[in-house]
Amino acid sequence: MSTTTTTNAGTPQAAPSYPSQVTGMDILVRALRMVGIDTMYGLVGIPVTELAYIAQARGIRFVGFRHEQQAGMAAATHGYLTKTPGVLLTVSSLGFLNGLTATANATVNCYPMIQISGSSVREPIDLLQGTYEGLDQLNIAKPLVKAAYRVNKPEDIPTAVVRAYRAAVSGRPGGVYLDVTTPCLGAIMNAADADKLFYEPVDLVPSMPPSSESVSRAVELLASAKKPAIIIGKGAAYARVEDKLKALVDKTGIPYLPMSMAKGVLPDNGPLSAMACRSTIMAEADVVLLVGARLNWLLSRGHGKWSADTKFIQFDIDPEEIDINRPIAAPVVGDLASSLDAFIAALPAKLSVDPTWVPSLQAQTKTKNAKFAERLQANVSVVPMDHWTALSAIKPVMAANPDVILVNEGANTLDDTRDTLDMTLPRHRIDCATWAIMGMGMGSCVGAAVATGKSVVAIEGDSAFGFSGMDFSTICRFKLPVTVVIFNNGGIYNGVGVNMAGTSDPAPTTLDVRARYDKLGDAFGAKTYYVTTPAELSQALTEAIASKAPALIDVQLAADSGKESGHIGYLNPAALEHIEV
Ligand code: ADP
Ligand code: TZD
Ligand code: MG
Repeated sequence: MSTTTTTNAGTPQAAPSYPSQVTGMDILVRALRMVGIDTMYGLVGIPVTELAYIAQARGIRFVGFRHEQQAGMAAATHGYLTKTPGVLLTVSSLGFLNGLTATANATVNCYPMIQISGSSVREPIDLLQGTYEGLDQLNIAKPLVKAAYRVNKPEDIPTAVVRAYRAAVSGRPGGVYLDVTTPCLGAIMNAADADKLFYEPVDLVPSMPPSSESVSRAVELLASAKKPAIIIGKGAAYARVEDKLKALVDKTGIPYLPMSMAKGVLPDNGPLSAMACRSTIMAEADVVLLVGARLNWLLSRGHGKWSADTKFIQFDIDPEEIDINRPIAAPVVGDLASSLDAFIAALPAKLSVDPTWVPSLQAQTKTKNAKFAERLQANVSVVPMDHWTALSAIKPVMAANPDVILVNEGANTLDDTRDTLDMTLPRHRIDCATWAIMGMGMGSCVGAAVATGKSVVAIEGDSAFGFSGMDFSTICRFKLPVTVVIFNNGGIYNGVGVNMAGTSDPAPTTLDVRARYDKLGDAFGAKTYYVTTPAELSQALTEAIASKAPALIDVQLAADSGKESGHIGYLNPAALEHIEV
């Protein structure tokens, strides 16, 4: 369009004369509003500062962070919890790269988000002429995201936003990168011409029903099952199919096993919850329904303890997911809501399930739960506390506050919390998920609190907390109802690592068992607690949740609480003793 004036960054440009003229930034904000975006997470600077100001002025809540990775984790969590893309805004070069780690993580986890990054002027980037924050961002992003686009002209912005939105949420959700050049952001357009660019996109998230043949095949397989089980993944939580799953379970009486973030889609403590029977299901189930769960490393990629005879019905929106690790007898490719509707409607009145299957799982659950309760009870008053002591204090408080969203990362802190705390509501557990990465904590807390308005409790290992700790200040700045609980055992796995060289340097796993994380909270005006006993912890957590204000609880654990996970035998310290330096 001839009305466009583009300039290079750094070249003085006349300001637009509002209201007859608008800039690329105005168009971008309006395009985002048009598709329903109401929140943006980010960290500003050249060339996006003004964009954030405009967004804030035009009704988009702007949540500014201390580090782009955390802003990205917030956007991803927002996307997961709302089924609409979370938006991350970054500056060029390092800001872009910092944010990209979160966008990549969102893609791996199937969370919808859009990273919008300003980028420098194209020509000197392409000719490697050393421009301000010059980096070929689009090409760097491409292999790590679901889709990547660059927009060079303001006329193209509304189309680019709609495409980014569609890519983020349609089919398998994921992270999308939208590169907006500095000249495009600053370009001035005639407002009347800009008005003509906008349109209401039709059917932004189309349903994708499965084929009737695939449904019949799956029903037929289930009808033959003697020992069926359902594995619920976070795809089901995302797709909000808890009512349909409940109907399926009520109708068929099939037991279910949730993956970590699917805990609570159906209640962990329900009569058909087979959470404690994972190994038995792997070894004995003859037909397993995978509902929004990938047969990836978290399910031993279909090998290991799995019986070679188990047959799978896999419900997933992504056809490429089928057969990735072992043959799937009955793939049902489609969106979960449509697929489950069709599947439930086609089920026979009665299945041929072995009458001893469910009672045997229930008996096993009872025994295992009793053993677990005994273990918690045995540690209930140990001081200095270990992970189990702390969790026995936390468990009743969380049970009394079921609508609080739980954020959880660490190693022992992750595993033990997941095993101890029952979830009863869907989408109330957010953790380090498919990549098992540390550093999703504070961002996820902010995203969860902002997207839902609910209270959040994060249970963080001391190492895990360190990755995102500075963004506790963002929780405080935005006065969010978030309580961060830090399990301080002084290290990665524990605080008793040994420096094999015998020098005064700490061991690779050693952190600061005497660190007072509560003082970090004091710096930003949070309610803070330093607790050394289970009674103090339980009281502090109860009070912190009730306050609906930012709070930080430093939980002093024993340095020897926790074991190293993921042993690679020949790389362990015991083996290192034999290495001559
Ligand atoms: P978990 O880690 O809980 O096992 P995964 O992230 O491995 O879960 O798997 C989630 C799966 O859900 C992905 O394969 C994804 O394609 C699928 N999925 C996401 N949204 C939908 C949807 N609306 N309908 C069907 N499948 C979906
Ligand atoms: N870096 C990143 C980004 N992700 C990782 N998963 C790791 C490093 C390795 N790692 C783990 O897998 S768990 C963990 C690290 C550093 C921290 C465990 O210590 P913690 O929890 O203090 O958080 P516990 O309770 O002491 O086990
Ligand atoms: Mg630790």
